[in-house]
Amino acid sequence: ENLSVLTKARQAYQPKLPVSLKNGALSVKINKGAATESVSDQAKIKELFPNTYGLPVVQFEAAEAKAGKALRMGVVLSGGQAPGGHNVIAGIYDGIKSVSKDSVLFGFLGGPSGLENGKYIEIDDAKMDAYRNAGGFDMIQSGRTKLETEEQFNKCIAVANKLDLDAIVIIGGDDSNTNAAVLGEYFQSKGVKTCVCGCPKTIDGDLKNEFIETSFGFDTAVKTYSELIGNIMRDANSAQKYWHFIKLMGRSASHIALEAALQTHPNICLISEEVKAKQMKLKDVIKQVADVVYARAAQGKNFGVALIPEGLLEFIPDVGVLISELSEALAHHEAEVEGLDTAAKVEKLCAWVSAESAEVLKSLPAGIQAQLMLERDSHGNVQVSLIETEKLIIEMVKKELKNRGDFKGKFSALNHFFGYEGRCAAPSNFDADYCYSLGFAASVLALNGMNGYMSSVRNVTKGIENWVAGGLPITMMMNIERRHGADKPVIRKALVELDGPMSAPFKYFAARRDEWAKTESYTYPGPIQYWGPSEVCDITNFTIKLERGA
Ligand code: FBP
Repeated sequence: ENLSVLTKARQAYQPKLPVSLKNGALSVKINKGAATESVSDQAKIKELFPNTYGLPVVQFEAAEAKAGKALRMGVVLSGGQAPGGHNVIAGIYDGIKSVSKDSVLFGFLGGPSGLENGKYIEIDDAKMDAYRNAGGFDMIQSGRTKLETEEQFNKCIAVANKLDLDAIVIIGGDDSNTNAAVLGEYFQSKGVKTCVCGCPKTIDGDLKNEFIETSFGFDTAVKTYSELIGNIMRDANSAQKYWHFIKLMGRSASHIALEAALQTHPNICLISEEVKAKQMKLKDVIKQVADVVYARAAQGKNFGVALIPEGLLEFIPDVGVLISELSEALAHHEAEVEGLDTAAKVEKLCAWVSAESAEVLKSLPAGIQAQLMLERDSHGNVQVSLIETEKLIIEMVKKELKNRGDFKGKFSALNHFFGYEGRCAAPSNFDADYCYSLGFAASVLALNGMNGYMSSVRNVTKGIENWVAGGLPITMMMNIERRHGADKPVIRKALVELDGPMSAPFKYFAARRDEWAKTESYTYPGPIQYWGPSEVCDITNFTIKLERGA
């Protein structure tokens, strides 16, 4: 009785699979490509991953069924929620059951810590069926624990051995897939039979490269935000009295903000990567926003909609330097600032950062100072979703307009933050199919003992009959980055490209934004449709279509 009509109806949806997986995991031939290299820092990464470096990319092909024994697998959901996670699990489940009905799937509870501490459930038919095509990660929950110490790895080995696991799939973003690679390497070096595979998840859309066309969840999340933005635009244009400043999730990259702009045509959309490339200081960003507000007011339009990417502050050069110096300082002096109030913390920290950063820190409102000094997450990242950038911009634009002296309009601004409401929406047909296929592909990787791989499904803008499933060695996506005051191997994040092969979404936006600034070109995408004409319910998103030239 707690199931909505939609939830019940969605449970019956049968996600589509690429041709190579349609006849089950045993009917798949593995085609191996050439050896791979990491994207940079090759020597260092090779040294860190002696067993799993240089593996080939693999593609699956439908073939005659071969024999295979029942599989024992574990699955972990890691990091922020993303629509479609349950369908990855469903794909793994159906994949291993296609090998043998005696195959078993364990779901580790609460993220990587569930694996470390041996907290799990066994997933059966009833449990699985209750979560098919459902949003959220609530079947087994998620967590952000980073598996990085030898002690943790050894605990994972004990759990894997106790459950006699053939493979573990870690469903996560760039950091979590890095965890998967590190764990897989460790397992192999210790002669443990369990393979570790990854699966590309994150609404942020920044886990992609030549081979990963998109991370799952992005499509559904942006559609959810775009629906809400469209509704706000219609309200703004009806009342014509408010400016709406909407911060959109995406820890670092601006893919979500850019895609939402392409779907809705706002008056302003800031792109962090552009701000950085143009070396715009905070005051330049404020001037750019104030110019649009000013020009619209001159036309009698005291309303509008502005989209602000969540990661913006880190990309503004002077603020970005401050944030990384703060991270470094906080990592080294944690105990000394514990318990101090904001002013006292600022005082102390100013002595540990550069003079320029100290100046920027002091110029910010106390609320933002406090938010910038919040504890980093276990991966060493600033928790940007807790920083109220949209409020900071409103305040500073207000000041700037006042300082101009000749602003005759009204600037009445409201702030919004769209983040969590998009992360657990019921997956769009695209995400439902993509995730199920990724999960099924992971079962094939497990069946074939492929350690250190990420499951992949490509050609996704070309119609399901052309989707290509396979696996990618995780080490090929790695480079070395500074995290939490130390050099770490991590998967390179894909940011919005301003130029180069993947720049079509930005260029499409850049060619239209001046027109959108002046006018009300607002476009209303409406809610995600699950049934109806294919052009409505199987639609993907502008980003992937423009990037892939579809
Ligand atoms: P992942 O990278 O783990 O997928 O998480 C993405 C994200 O939703 C970001 O957009 C956001 O900054 C962050 O998670 C919020 O984290 P939390 O859920 O811990 O508040």
